[in-house]
Amino acid sequence: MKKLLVPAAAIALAAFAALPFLRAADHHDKPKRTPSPKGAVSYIVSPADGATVKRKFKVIFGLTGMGICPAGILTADGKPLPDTGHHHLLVDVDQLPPFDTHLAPDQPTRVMHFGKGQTEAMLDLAPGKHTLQLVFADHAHVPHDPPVISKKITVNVVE
Ligand SMILES: [Cu+2]
Repeated sequence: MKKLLVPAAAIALAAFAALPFLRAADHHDKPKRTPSPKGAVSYIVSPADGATVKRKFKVIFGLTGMGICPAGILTADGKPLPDTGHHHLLVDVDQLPPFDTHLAPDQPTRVMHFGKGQTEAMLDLAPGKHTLQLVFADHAHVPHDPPVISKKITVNVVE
């Protein structure tokens, strides 16, 4: 009987050689974006742009032309419900996240997901100026195409 002997060095080399391909595959594996209907609008109902608020304050999310659906919900045939998604609130985010992939979890980019379908949130921010902006995204946390994003507002937080 012939024994199959492969030197450990050869295995290590093969693994090393395969690595860049695995990485490349990961990198190009962009999720499919869900189309948004024409005229869909996301906006912050409250507070108003430039408002002065207490440390703990409520943010109310507005949406026109689309519906709210909790994250991860698909129809029986595995498709997302059309024209739906959930809100994400960006707090003090200067540069919008990339729209062709899943929105990052809460930290460090300060993207808050409202995957249960919430339409408002209580915030507790340090005194000073802060910016708030909404990004709507599909069942898999990927922004729609074209993206449905609100105007960025500024609030002045006081003690
Ligand atoms: Cu999300």
